[in-house]
Amino acid sequence: MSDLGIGLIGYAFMGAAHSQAWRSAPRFFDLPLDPQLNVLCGRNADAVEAARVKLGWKETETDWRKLLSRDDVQLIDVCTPGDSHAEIAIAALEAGKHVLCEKPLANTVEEAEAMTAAAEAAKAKGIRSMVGFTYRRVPAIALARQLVAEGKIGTIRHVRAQYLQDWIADPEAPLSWRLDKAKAGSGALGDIGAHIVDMTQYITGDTIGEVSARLETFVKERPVAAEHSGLSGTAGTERGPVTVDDAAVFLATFRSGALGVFEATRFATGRKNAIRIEINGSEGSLAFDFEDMNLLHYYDAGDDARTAGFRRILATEPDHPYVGAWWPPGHLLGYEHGFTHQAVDLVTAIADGTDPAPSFADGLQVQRVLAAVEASSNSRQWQEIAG
Ligand code: SOE
Repeated sequence: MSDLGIGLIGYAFMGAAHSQAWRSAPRFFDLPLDPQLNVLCGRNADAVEAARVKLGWKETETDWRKLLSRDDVQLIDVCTPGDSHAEIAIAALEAGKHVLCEKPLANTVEEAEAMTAAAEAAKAKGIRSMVGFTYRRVPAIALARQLVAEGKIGTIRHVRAQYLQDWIADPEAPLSWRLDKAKAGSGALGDIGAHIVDMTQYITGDTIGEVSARLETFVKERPVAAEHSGLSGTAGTERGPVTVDDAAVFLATFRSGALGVFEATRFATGRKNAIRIEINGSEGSLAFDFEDMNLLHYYDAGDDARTAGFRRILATEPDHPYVGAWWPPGHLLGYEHGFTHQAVDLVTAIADGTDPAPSFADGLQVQRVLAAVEASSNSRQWQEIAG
């Protein structure tokens, strides 16, 4: 079996999650190519060396451009803040490297368009790219999509989605790159709202056509971080501005005519990583909450009224998407498994010469929805999504 050399840029929260995925994918799934954790890249030589040892990589680089000329790197995995996604991904594709890019694809629609054009040009040369909307690969979510596609809930009328966190509900929680518009593009909207846009469109097979939105920044100034990694940090003495939204709410119409209600917030005290989705169709409903991520709730409107009710499907059977490679039924999966499934699907697509999903074009479409949400909040008008 041939090797697939990986060069991963970034080693904080997402870098650790992706490292784990590259390590475990070939150990549980029969892959057509063997991912090699060849090079971990970050700007701080000492910190990246410490991360290399901890996360299991062979070598380090401190300049991502060096990855592009290395023969032992065939795939660049971009786990940096959004402000560098476009530059790195486009250069990598032009250098003939496959690319996995964290979500949201970019900080602006223009960047996402340029990335999509680069991805299309590279595709003609057999180079593949994918954007990291990992929650699609939670077995219960992939199962929900299958059930919708099989017509089990009929015509979709309502899409209800919430992504609820509370890691900055404390006004003294320090600033991080995720609260800086120049680095992150937007706040709760792009960081977690993007996930529920992707997940609901994935499950329904439909796309959002129009939105009416409101963004809010509840805490406008915070301590500058003395030191920060992932979602936690220690506060320094200075204070600085929060330049992104803390929360985003919006109404949406899907192109099929279904109505959507979306909410993304970092201020839902007590909710750590709740992703709640409910879809109501003419023949039944589906409901999911990531805080109980192995379960999918299914209501069949055709059931005998005396015994009808939401059915609790434990998505851990070998017949459920991805699950056969893991543990016996009832032995639960966690957050990290979505990243492993993402690695599996990407490696398989590269070997098969097929287009992995979600593609950069899919990432661009989500970016257009995010931009329309922001525009609607600013204009106080409904905004149509192009395309
Ligand atoms: C922070 O809100 C975060 O880490 C997101 O950036 C991830 O995409 C999400 O999976 C968990 O929360």
